Amino acid sequence: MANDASAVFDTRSSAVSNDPLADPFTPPADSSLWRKNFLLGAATASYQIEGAVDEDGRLPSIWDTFSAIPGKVLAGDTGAVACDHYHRWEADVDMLVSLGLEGYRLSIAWPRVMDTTGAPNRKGLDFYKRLLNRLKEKGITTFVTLYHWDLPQHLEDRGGWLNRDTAYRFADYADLMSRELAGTVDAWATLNEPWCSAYLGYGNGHHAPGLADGRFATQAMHHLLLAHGLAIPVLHANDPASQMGIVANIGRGTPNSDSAADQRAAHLFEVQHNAWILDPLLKGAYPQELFELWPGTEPLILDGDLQTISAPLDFLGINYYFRSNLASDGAHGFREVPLEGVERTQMGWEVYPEGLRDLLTGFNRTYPNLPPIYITENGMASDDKVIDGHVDDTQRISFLKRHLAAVDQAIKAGVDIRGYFLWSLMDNFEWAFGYERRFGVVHVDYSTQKRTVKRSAEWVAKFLKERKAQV
Ligand code: IFM
Repeated sequence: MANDASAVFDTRSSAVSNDPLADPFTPPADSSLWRKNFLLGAATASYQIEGAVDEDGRLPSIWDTFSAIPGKVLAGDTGAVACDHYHRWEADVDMLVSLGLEGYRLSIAWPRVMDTTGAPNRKGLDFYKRLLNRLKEKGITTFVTLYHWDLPQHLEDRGGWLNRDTAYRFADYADLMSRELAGTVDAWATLNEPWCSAYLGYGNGHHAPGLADGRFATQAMHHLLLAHGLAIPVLHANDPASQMGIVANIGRGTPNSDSAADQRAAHLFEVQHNAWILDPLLKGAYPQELFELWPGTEPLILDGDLQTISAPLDFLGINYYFRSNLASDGAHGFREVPLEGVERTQMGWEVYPEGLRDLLTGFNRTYPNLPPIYITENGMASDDKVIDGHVDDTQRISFLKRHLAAVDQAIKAGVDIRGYFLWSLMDNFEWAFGYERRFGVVHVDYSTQKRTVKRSAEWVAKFLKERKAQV
């Protein structure tokens, strides 16, 4: 096995080299990243890359509506064209394959595949059939998310995730998709990041549909999780060979001081970020501390809901980006105290790989039934420019190296982690931040749609080639 004994491979910040490829990705010989069955792939989401919002019978989504409202999205950007992936998907698949990536996580646009009566939209379905068939022909492992935030607007008009009926409509949608696409999907994820859908969409209004009420957030979350729970048995029945799971974004909260009050603040941050989702899924109950933090926000729960929600999972998808530093707000909550002098990304998010390791090992202790984990998103935004045909995204290489080391440390500490997806395959529509924030390992010039492979993608491809060559 190729290994450079002098290679620095830990989670600490490393000096950024001027020549990124001179700093090879050479994990230690005992790293789990060398295991050929540790899946390495890249992820995207429908609204962020597809464009073609009016084509082939696609209905409006809440993000079409939201991004059309002045002031909601930076620079007035929308997903109308995005990366034009709806038309360029063949070249994009070729690009994924040429990088040697083994897995692809994509999402389906619900408004593209069903009409307002719930009947299939054949043209939309055919797009995903062609895409998934091609991925399978190329030997790519496919992870398909059913809901990555693009709710059909007609369902939002009837209350969206505040309306319990949306959970049943989601189960119908899961039924149609798994009947139509069975055999081409290796793993189904019901929802991407319900925290964002519920909190940002209904709690503080930063995301579509833009509502802002704490009671809405907890009720929306309950209906999202119910939708997940209703869909799981349907997916199993229609596509028994596939793995079923859900994707949660997790947040690390650390205390600003050793004081008991600040430690409690950090704990409460993680309760609302992580336990709000993971406890109902894995323990069948919401954490009571959530309602001490947000009094009066208990959702309406019907008998049997929590049993439905806590149906066993084949895998749990984890998305991780940064940590937050917390102090007591002097009352029953927390406030964020941004740390000075720490490394940050274009989003302003702190680079803190230890947080990923510590959260994963912590979940492994807290939840005895923790399912196998896939890191379904990890990556960073940087203000990348194409210069002489190259994008030297050195900070991203350093970021990925340190986060992959954190994943390896968590595996060594006993967490069953089976794969890792880069966020994202290519630059795309970063929600309320539009196209300014670039998360891709492939650069997209939005005026020409030209794709340029960044140094980080070359770096991952080089490692994958080396790994594949091992006997
Ligand atoms: O771009 C998003 C993605 O859609 C969901 N997870 C976080 C990413 C970066 O903000």
